[in-house]
Amino acid sequence: MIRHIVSFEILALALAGAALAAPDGATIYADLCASCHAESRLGGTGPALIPETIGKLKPEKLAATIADGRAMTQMPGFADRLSPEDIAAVAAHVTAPLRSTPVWSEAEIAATRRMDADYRPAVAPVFKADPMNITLVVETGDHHISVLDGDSFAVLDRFATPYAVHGGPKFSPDGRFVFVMSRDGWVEKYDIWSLQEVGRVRAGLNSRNIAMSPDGKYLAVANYLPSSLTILNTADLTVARVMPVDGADGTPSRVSAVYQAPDRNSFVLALKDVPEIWEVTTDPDGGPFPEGFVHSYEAGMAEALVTQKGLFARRRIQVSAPLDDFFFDSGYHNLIGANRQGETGVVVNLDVGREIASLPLPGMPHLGSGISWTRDGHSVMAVPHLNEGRISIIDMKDWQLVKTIETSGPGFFLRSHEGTPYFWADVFTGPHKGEMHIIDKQSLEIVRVLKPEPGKTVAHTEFTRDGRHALVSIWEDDGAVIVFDTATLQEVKRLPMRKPSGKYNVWNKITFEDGTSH
Ligand code: DHE
Repeated sequence: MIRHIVSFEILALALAGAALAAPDGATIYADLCASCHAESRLGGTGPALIPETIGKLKPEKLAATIADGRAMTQMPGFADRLSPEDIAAVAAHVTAPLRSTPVWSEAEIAATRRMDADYRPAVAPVFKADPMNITLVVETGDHHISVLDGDSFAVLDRFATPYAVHGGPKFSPDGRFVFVMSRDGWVEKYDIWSLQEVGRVRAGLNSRNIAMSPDGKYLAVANYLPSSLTILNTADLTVARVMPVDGADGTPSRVSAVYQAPDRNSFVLALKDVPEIWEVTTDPDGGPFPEGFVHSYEAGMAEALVTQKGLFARRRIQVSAPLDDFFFDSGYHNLIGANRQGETGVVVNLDVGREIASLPLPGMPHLGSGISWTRDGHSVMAVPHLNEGRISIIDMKDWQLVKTIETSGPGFFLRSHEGTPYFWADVFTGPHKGEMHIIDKQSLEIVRVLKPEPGKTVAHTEFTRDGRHALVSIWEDDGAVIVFDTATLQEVKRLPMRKPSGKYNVWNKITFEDGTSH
């Protein structure tokens, strides 16, 4: 009996010792990480360390980053100071949800705004190149953007961006300024004529993308954290409005994406957590919303409600399930959105404010990178699928599936230009990630598969203003942008770049060139 008491005591002591010795991720974070990533984990000189930002990182990659640091950044390795158990404890701490949703209102945003004291606006471009044929290359490898002359392909400037840029940068309507957004919610303004940064502001804590108002006065930022839309004045990056986003029943919703609808003079928002689409007018006189929209609910019917009037008036359009990732027809009368649960595409008519059609689109369609063109006298659109090696071609008159083109793997981006008979479709994952399909826009047949760097990811195409050249990324740390002649499909130049992702031609973007995603 005495022997048992003694052994229980020993066990209790051992357990207490083990509990004492268990590494405490929060303490290690406070000691070693907080000086760069902030006590709040919302980011400082280093990026935010919250599940919204790093949740998708594989656990082994996160542990390796803590142990070995990150090349070409200020992130050091901690393997000499932390045991594998310590590293696991910090990793668990930074991937745990924040205890409460941080406040990020106008005051907090304004406090982050910094305009560059050295910025001097040029009266004319400081270079000889055609300012309308400038192409920007986002280099995610070391968080820079290269400014390319679209004729000679010379690099005119290479400027630092905030950490982890996502989505397409957005140009002012005259093509002079560009706005870039990072996943941490930073927005940077850059003057292409002067080749200088103008300033930055943190519009959200975790953001998705940005959209420019048709008059160029406002930039909308779609946020996941907090659930809001931030609208900035483009002139000086001050806050024009912060709109908390919630459904008609008060449920807060993250904003998956915001789009510019130029013909409607509005922003259109995809809401992640509630079955609604929002339209926010950028027309000071009240926007495109018809008078007297009804406030009644009928099962399965979509609904349009006018809730305010004047600049930034908001209209809710009820849909059957949350839709993310939109593609618009040329007049911005209809949008097609992806319903992830049902694996369907849903067509919503923005004029009448309701769903008008649906079509089967299994395999995670990536509507945001859809493109459209004219075939047999009417518009068709093409959309890649993130989970399957195929591209869906949809007739935009009757919303029928015209054809499914089988490719050698799931693709991410499509691009074309009115100056070429083909569209270009990449393969982003799998054994064929080095292949680029060249597809005839009329016959819908694959006419060539380019394999410029076997074994490496080859993705995302952008055309020059005249469509004579296509720029393609070798999406690797030690990567490149390859320039192809679009008639001969031969490589004409290779520019070394650090993990180049998207490329954006000023002219194609500001004219809403048909072959480019918006
Ligand atoms: Fe993107 C654009 C959503 C993951 C690189 N991506 C977009 C857009 C949306 C979107 C809604 C259109 C916004 C715009 O340009 O204004 N992306 C999503 C996702 O939901 C998804 C699948 C998951 C996520 O984590 O957000 C996703 N995207 C990625 C990546 O993993 C990519 C390949 C690498 C990265 O940088 O994060 C990536 N997305 C891009 C790029 C664009 C983009 C380069 C702009 C394409 C363009 O040509 O305009």
